[in-house]
Amino acid sequence: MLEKLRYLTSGESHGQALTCIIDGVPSNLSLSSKDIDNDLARRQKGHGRGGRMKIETDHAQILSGVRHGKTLGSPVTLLIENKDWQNWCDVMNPELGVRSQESGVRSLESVTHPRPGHADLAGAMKYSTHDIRNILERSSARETAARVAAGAVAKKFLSEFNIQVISYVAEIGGMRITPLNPPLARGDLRGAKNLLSLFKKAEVSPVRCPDEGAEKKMISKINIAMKKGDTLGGVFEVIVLGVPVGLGSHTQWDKRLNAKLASSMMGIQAIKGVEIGLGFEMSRRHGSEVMDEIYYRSQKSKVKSQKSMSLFYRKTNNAGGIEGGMSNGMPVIVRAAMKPIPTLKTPLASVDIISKKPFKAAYERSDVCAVPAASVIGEAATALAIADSFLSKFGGDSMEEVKRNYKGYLKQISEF
Ligand code: EPS
Repeated sequence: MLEKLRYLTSGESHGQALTCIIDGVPSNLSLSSKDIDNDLARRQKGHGRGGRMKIETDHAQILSGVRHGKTLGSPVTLLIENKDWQNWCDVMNPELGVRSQESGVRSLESVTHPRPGHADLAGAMKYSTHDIRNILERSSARETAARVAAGAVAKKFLSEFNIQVISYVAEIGGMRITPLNPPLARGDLRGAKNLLSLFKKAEVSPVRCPDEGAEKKMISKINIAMKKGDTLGGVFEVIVLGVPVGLGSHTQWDKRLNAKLASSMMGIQAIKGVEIGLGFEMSRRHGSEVMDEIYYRSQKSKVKSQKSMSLFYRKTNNAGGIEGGMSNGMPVIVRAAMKPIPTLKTPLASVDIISKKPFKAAYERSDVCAVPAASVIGEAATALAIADSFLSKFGGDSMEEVKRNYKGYLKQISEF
């Protein structure tokens, strides 16, 4: 669904590396590995992560599209090595005839016990293989490291227009922050400040949760699940600050900003639901309770830093910054629900795909809870969708051209 800022990732979980090609980044955007590695590190954190994260220290090498710290307008290629590859180089060797039992650290046996909830069974049937490894290596959420790298490039682009993408965890295993939809006066400056302070707290929380009471409950729930060999899911919220009025369009289904955001978010492994703003809760209330009423501030009271913004404003943001498929100038708010990870230490019932006899599902190693990581991945998915819509509207080949287009539009908005 992304038209102007397209990207593809490749790589298996225990293969040599993950790669990502991002096409459509305008020229003359300052970009370095540092801009990307910070988000890669944030994605690796979180209470409930498994042993793999002790092996990896993700770093993005820029292979193309950047020269002397500035993008060229050509495709940007990023590469993230899998350090764990050295333990799997035999099992995952791309060349024929090198599968020797002696040299392999890992077992070369085929994986034949599909995990309920994973891509294993449907993937094996569809891709005609009786070794589930051929499926699980790519369906693994390891791929999200490449997506976060792409998202970091989108974020860097958006930051040039004072657009910021932040997130926090709202719920893990049924343990929720209170109130569940914090500061709903999210449109005014105080609302934005509140959101930034939530984000700051989330950044230092082991579960990315800004509410200390809920954080404690989440950690203890994860510890219990860990002891039981079980896993947990949850809900995270991504917020985009500084989005101008008019990204997306009401004129066609696939131009709607909410459709792009939902598709981008649902593209993340294990995401089962997406809400914009009040989302499902909106459906339970009267229209008079949930619409964000419109006000107009006099020129005099206009805040200096908002000189180029519209004088129309709202006191609430139940719509999550999107009306009629278009951004309305309020912060864009997207929530997503992640299911519990399907790889269980205490495995569930399954069937051997060769003998067809009952067996317990396969278990090698896994995370107990990856909702904090998913929250960072959600930022990337959101940033990519917003940057794509931004480029659809203001697109140019160079940053100078995009900035010129944006400036002209802001003038139009402020004079409306
Ligand atoms: C994953 C299984 C685990 C996770 C992995 C996702 O990997 P492994 O099988 O090597 O222990 O750690 O996540 C990552 C490697 C990562 O970078 O997030 C799965 O089956 O989805």
